[in-house]
Amino acid sequence: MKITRLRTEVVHLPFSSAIKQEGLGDLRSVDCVLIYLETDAGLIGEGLVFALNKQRLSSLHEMVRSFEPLVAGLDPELGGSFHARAWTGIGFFGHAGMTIVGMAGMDAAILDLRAKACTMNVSRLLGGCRDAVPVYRSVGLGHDYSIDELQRAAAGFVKEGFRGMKMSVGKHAPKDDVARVRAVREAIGPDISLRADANQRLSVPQAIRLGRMIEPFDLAWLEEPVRYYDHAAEASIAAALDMPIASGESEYSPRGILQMLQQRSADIVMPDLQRMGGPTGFLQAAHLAEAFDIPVSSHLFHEMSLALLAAVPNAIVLEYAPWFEPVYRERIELNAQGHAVVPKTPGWGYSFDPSAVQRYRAG
Ligand code: SMN
Ligand code: MG
Repeated sequence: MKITRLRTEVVHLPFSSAIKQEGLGDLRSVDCVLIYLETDAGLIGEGLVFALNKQRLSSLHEMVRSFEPLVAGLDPELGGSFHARAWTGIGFFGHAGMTIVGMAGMDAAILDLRAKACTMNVSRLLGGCRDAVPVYRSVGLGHDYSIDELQRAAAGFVKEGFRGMKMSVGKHAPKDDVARVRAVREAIGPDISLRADANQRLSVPQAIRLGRMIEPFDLAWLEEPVRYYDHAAEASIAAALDMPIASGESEYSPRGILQMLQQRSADIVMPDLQRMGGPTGFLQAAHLAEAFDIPVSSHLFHEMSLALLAAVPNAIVLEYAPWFEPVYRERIELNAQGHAVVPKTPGWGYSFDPSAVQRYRAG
């Protein structure tokens, strides 16, 4: 089998209402480059990378397409050669930002293709550790929500079958954040896991102070308390608090995660699939964390990260956000324990819906 063509589609997926995420600005849409690697055997490998609010979307699209020479004529069974060649190829511009994101989409499509060629789900091709992964509902409890809105949304997620969720903190005065965390805990009860994401808003003293104030509410973790690159600062917060610190979504490449592990800056690492350069880098990061006895969670991209987390021993939980769902045929399936069921279908187990792609195709 040979890869005969790279086809790409660009889709615009607007949010029903803007998500307040200062640092990233108001999030109004995710804009995705969909990658289709066609073969002479009729199989097609699919991958996805995204930009926010259409910013630099055309540059990202061109970046993805720039990797076509590395896959033309490639036998997917030798797909493992792509990552090393692409990694070398982006060295001139660097292993961060749009270069590594562009290669991530191709790396994802190659793995999809390799699994489809074996008629296996990616998780089982990699050597599955589990057939379901605990999951938490994310990006639905923003700092701009009123307490009443927080409680209604959180209760709604429980009704949908989620046994975990994440809320935003760090935007309000500590006493107000405490009231918000208390309100969500009261709305969901003691048995649903709850996380808090500060999105790098705090200083070390602020993070330690707020952390101690919300520890009584039994949070699963406090996420990105300070600037993601200040590993020493994160390490001092992790040492000061009993509550686990999670971080890593903003790091580029497995080497970025390794620096976190070496500095003990987080109790849980969350490699982002596109910032890791795709599944190859994500798995490298996960196995580095395993060597440090550190658990790993995912960041967005649940349609692909689910299969990856199912295949690494130190995976603890999948982040779920419905952002890319409009272009996929399949929807997440929760079992009686509220865990995400790993598909058994070949490839990622999640595939693009042609009619939806046409509907959302960017002008
Ligand atoms: C997040 C990251 C990127 C966009 C929106 C929200 C958040 C998360 O930090 O952890 O999902
Ligand atoms: Mg986060």
